[in-house]
This record gives sequence, C-alpha cells and structure tokens, in this order.
Amino acid sequence: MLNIVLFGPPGAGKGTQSAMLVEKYMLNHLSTGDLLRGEIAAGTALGLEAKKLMDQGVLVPDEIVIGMIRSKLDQNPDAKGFIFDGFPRTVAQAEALDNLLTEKSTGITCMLALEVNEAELVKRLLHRGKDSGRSDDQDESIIANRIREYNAKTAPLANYYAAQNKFKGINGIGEIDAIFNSLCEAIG
Ligand code: B4P
Repeated sequence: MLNIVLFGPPGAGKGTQSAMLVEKYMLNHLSTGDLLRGEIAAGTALGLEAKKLMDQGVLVPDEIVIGMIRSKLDQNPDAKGFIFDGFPRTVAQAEALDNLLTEKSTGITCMLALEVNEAELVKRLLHRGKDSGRSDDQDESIIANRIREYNAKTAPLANYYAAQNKFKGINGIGEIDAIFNSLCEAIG
C-alpha cells in the first residue's frame, strides 16, 4: 500500500495537492479538517464541540480525530492506499496512526512536508477567507493562533518521521503544478 502523510502548516497547500495526488495515484483522501467540517455541517455533537475549538484556531482533542481516522480505515479495507491530509498533527496522533496501520499489516510510506514561510501562509489564508466562508480563515489573530499551534505541537512530527527515514521536505512556494511535480518525484 502507498500511505502518504502530507504535512505542512495551515495554508501550505495540503488540501490543494491532495486532490491532485489522489487522482494520479488512486488513493483514498483522509482530511481530518474536511471530516470535522462535515460534522459541523451535519450539526452533530462532535461537530459543535469541534467548531468552538476550530474557531479559536486550536487543535481538536486527539481522541476525536484518531476515532474518525480509525473508522475511515475500517470502512475502506480494499483501499490501494491513503493520503493523510492534516493528520497526524501531534506525536500522540502519529503513534496512534502507526498502531492502526500495523494492525492492518501496513505502515506509512513517507511524509511529504510542504515548506512555506509564515508571511505567505497568512496571505493565502486571508485570500481564501474572502470566499471560502471558513470562519478560521477570516481573522489574522486566529490564523496566527493556528500557526502557533502548528509550531508548538505539529512541527515536532518532522523529527518523528525523520527518525524513521520517512521525512521528505518539499518547497511549497511557486506554481501549483510545479509543486505537484516535486511531490510526484519524491514519491518516485
Ligand atoms: P485543515 O482543514 O487541515 O486546514 P488547513 O491546515 O488550513 O489546510 P488546508 O489543507 O485547508 O489548506 P491548503 O493548505 O490546501 O484544518 C482546519 C482546523 O481543523 C485546524 O486548525 C484544527 O482546529 C482542526 N483539525 C484538523 N485536523 C486536525 C487534527 N488532526 N488534530 C486536531 N485538530 C485538527 O490551502 C490554503 C490556501 O492556499 C488555499 O486557498 C489554496 O488555494 C492556496 N494555495 C495552495 N497552494 C498554493 C500555491 N502553490 N500558491 C498559492 N496559493 C496556494
């Protein structure tokens, strides 16, 4: 199985590139951000709890997102592989993902990390916020909080995957197609 963690700060292009990678490699796309927004749209209790946190730019508790990923893996036993977009975001999530995949006799193939500086991230997210309707994209202080959460809790995951020789850094600035080509080269 080809199991890719697409990694990067908020606005690095994970969702954008995932859509293209899914099509080329025929993988299942698992975005915890999309799954949480689905729960919010459906008005579930989980969605209501998640919305409060997402609107402040802070991470949702590990057990919620790990549970969502577990059920998606169980629902897709015949998948050729998965793109994990925006998951894992903490070391506890990465450890849980390794355990879930080991139970299914598979594992992470590589982590592809999109590298983008903070000024560019803020510019992209504010731009998207104009028409996405996403409340977490509208306000610069919420965006700053998301980046702070990323630096404190998510960035250390680069070391987690580097220790397994699975980390590959990719320049995330430039034309979307050129970045896509770099990702495909890294997948090999
Ligand atoms: P996500 O939905 O994962 O949102 P994101 O980090 O903003 O990335 P996204 O994939 O949407 O944006 P992209 O970079 O593609 O998370 C939202 C919130 O959900 C989190 O803050 C957290 O609260 C919660 N959450 C999600 N997963 C969680 C987890 N595992 N644990 C705990 N909490 C979790 O694109 C951004 C913009 O840039 C787009 O407008 C795009 O068009 C543009 N863009 C892309 N590539 C570009 C390029 N090359 N040049 C110019 N613009 C580009």
